[in-house]
Amino acid sequence: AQPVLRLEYEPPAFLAKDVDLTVELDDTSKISCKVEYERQREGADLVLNGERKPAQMEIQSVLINGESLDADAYQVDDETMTIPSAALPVKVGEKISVQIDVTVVPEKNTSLNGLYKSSGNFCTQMEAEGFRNMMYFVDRPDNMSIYRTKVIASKSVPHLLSNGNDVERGDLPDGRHFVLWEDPWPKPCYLFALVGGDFDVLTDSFTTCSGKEVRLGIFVEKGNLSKTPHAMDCLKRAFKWDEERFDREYDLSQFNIVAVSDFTMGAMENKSLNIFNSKYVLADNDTATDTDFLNIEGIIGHEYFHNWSGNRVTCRDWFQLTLKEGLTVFRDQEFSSDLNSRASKRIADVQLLRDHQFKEDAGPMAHPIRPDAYEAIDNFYSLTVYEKGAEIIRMIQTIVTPEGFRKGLNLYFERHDGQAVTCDDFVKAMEDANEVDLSLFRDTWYTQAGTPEVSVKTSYNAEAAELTLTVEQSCPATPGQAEKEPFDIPLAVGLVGTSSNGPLRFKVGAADAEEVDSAVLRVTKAKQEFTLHGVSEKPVPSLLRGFSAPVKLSCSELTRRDLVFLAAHDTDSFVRYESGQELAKQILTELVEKAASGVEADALDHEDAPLLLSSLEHTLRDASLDRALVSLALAMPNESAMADAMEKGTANVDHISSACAALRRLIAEGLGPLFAETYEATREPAKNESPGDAVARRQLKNSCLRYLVKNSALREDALRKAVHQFEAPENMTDRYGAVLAVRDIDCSERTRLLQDFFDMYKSDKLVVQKWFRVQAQSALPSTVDAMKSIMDMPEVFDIKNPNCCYAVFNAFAGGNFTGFHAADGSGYTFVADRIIQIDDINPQVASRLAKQFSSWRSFTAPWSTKMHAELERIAAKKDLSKDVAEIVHKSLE
Ligand code: HT7
Ligand code: ZN
Repeated sequence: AQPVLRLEYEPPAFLAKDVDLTVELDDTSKISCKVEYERQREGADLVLNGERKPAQMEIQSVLINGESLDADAYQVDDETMTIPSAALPVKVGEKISVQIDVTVVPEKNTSLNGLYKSSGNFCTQMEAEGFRNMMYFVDRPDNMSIYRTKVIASKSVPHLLSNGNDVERGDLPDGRHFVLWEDPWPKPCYLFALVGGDFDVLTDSFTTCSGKEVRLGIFVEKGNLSKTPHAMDCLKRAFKWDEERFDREYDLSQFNIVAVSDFTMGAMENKSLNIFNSKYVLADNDTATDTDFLNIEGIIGHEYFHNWSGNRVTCRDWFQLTLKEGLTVFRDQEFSSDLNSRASKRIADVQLLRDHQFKEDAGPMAHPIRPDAYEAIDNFYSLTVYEKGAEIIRMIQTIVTPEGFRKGLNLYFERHDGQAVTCDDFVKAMEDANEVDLSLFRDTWYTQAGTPEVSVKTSYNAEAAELTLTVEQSCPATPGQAEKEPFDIPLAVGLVGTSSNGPLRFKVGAADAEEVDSAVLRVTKAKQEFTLHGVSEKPVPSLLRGFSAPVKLSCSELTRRDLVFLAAHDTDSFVRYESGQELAKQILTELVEKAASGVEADALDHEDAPLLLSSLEHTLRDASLDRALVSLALAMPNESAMADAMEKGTANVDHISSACAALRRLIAEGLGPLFAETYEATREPAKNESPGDAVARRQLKNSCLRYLVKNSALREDALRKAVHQFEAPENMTDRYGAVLAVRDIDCSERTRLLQDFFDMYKSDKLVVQKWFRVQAQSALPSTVDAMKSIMDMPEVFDIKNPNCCYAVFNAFAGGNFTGFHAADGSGYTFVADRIIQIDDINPQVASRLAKQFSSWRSFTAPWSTKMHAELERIAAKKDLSKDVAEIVHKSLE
């Protein structure tokens, strides 16, 4: 496909000012759309987007100002309808009415993009370009309209929902019923939504800060009502938090959430009618893990926060996607951090970024957070746009301070309410509200792809009590960007003293500056020096505190003892965590090298094994530490992270796998009794334990259990513990934790727990998907066969359902390193077959899976050649979707 280019933006020739929709829901649904189009450009034709294929859209009639337009008076191709200018006799600024009637077949729409059916209910997904699958329209985000939507259906479809307020409802003479919805706020069609179905409903209300009452509703498939209270609590917390933290009040008298089983992404922020993947709504203690509860909170918050960051102020074009997504991810991260443990949320967010976004930034799909070109926009709902985008917003907050950020955000909303704007407009509001110059920041982070590499060297002058930091930065080439300008990097630093084992105070820049114990240095040049004054002893530097910028940091003079010291004594919990990870990574790298030289990896012989073990022991015994942080410290860098850290073309799957297995064995064997002790100490709830402490305790308990089953002497007892935990769990975290612990061990307990788990939950789709995931991620050699057996279970597995695909195929390709990269290529062939199969059903799901092959250049032969061959096979598929084609072609370039 021809790429769309950011710099070729042109405003629309016609704007749809008022949209009057009538949707008659049925097997073949009739849709009538009457639009008042205002001409913006003299002489221009009206070019409407429309795609027949996904929902079998058929044009019934076209009327201009109420007069029928003959079919030969307009042109239709695969993607557009063009009404010639001559048929639209209005001047610039004047309006003309265009009414188009079509039919669609929602049941046939397996792309889940547009109007489709999920478990018998009608629903829509319009972002980014789904509206064109149910109507010919100017489908672009800068076309903002006022919608009136009449939904009609048989009474067997009792709930009829759309955006805004329901202003009228009633019965029709033919026995059907209708509801009329009016949304007073102008919006692009990607925020339009419509639902028709028979649901269970939880209702509640929220009174806003100015005293307005909002009716809240959560609509779920029948039988799921008892799993909705958590989502409702989260929603109310989100309303309150946005008022308190960012002065944002809700702006309508209704807010509804509908949860459906078939959904490509997590959820969608349609104005006042959010539609969710049921995975991110439904939860109770028996069926949802602690992580599920937290994810639901984050995603309910995220979609609600879009009401301002995305809906009231939206994107001018899809290149600006990070304007709403990066900002809203940042807002949901802050929401979760304010409500739970900030430190562990930060580490989890950094893990996600480094494990997945850094990989994207180093591969063939690398793009700036504001891309310059796309073939299929759906491919750019990426970790870069979302997660790195959120880091860029976080850096702005670091630079202008949280108070300045709040001011800047208020100015942005005030200035641009009701508009479709750009990332530059956002940065400008931040600059103006804070009187700062962010031009270098904007011109680097928004335009350059790739992860910057920052190295720091220090030199201490005892006499002058000065520490000099020499900071260098560079950024590897990415597709289409060989050379990079130095980024504007806020580098947060602190100093830790070895005599006090605590923070040292210092001054930045001048000897008479204010004394601080942490500072943000602005690194803007390829090489730069910073002097810290009043440093009373030679310190251990604590660098990139809180992961203050999305960069790869190195400081070669930090010894392994320094890392252990920071892991034990730094006050910054991110640096504490990071120092432990860095130590483990260094040891792993040496184990990989050893394996490459033909020596069987045995971590026990490693000279620094005792250092790592004593550091972990110290962490485990530190009663002052949040147990969630202890658990995070126990998780070692995995195979995939090690492969990513190596030079392109040098990752040998066998060497990496044996090194990582050896390190896990070392920890399991070296700390066995301590894991057993900690397991016992964390098994039962403590008196007056807070919910957050209970989550952390269970997290640590399950980490210990996973190590215990890897300890040869303690395994038998550990398997008994796992079975007991499975049978008498505190909640699903424990039950699922027990299954996870036995996942990779070929033993009777594994067979039994998997069978019991399935028997208990076979009627619960979401829990069965957990059962899929465990098997898809098992390191046992039978995994591909297990996935084939799952595919043969039509009562629970449906390849048309994205959650099923993600829980089996994506879980395998993205989370089972040894299985996906099996040397005989069986993992690759299995996944490539699925991509080819799913491409005809749902191209977006297929293209997400295809991204798993884009790292092929990282590996040595035979892995690289086998991955490459599968990419060629996918590329050769007949009628390959543009979504998959873009990924595959860029990967092969
Ligand atoms: N803004 C939403 C994006 C989304 C989406 C994009 C492409 C295909 C399907 C989709 N479903 C939802 C979700 C969000 O970021 O809030
Ligand atoms: Zn979003």
